[in-house]
Amino acid sequence: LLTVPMNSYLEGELSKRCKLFRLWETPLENRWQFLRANAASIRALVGNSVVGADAEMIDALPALEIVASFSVGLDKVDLAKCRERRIRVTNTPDVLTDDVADLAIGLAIATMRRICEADRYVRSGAWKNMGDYKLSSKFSGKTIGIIGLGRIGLAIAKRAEAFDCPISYYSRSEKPHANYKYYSSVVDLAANCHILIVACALTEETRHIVNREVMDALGPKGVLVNIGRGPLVDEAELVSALLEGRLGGAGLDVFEHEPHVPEQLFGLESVVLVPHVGSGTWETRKAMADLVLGNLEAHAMNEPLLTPVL
Ligand code: 8YV
Repeated sequence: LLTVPMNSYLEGELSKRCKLFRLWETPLENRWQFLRANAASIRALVGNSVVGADAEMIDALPALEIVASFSVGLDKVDLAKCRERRIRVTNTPDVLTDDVADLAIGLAIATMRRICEADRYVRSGAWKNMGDYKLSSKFSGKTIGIIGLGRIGLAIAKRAEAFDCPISYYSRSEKPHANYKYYSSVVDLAANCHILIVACALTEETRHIVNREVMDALGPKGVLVNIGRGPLVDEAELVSALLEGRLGGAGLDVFEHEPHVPEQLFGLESVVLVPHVGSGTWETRKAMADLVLGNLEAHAMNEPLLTPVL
């Protein structure tokens, strides 16, 4: 069962190998009826960061053996339910780390150097009519605070080092081998960096980890970059902080209610907005698809899964 269209290569390969149900082809009002009618033959589910496998879906599929997510983030999969039902779960770690880290640095630079706004300045003819574009803020050498020093957080840190940026981080516990300054409080991290990058997983514990207090600590010259998940940031507070100038700027790949983006942000030149494209390159999406296929194949052959979560 493929929950939403996510990658045409993956879809093609799946349909060559198995009987493939495309959930989105059934109108919303008939979905439960459709799932009930086909439940006996649905043994695997492939979801992504948009539609995964929640408790209701899992309950409707008694023959389900494996959830192979086309994402590294598993916030759309009810892991407790899967554990209880002994359903295997896989994700797509590592293959997307470079792309997401590249985009985090790209968003930080684009926000500080006003690349998108400057591009609009040229396209609108303003350069010819109004002269030189205004000055922006330097990126190299700025202190970067990273929330979540997992695979992606570390890859961001490695890139930022090349820009001579001092690096500090927050995570649940200090990483013994990381050579970066550790803060046990997100507010303290924010108060001591210029650019705060959100790179942790979304859980009940991390929802709104960037709240008003954190934004105020980051301050009117601070920049927030979010390449994790929208709900990690209190978006209503973010909009107010940016509109009131309490926060300097933001580079955002993810939003609380995708694909809805608060329209108050559209007029602000201090923000750069991209539509959840962190892993969105040909190369990486192909590698993610191959991992999903490899995991499903391993499961079918009773072999060890390539990237098991459960
Ligand atoms: C994708 C993601 O946007 O890996 C994740 O957690 O959010 C992304 O890679 C998505 O799952 C692609 O459909």
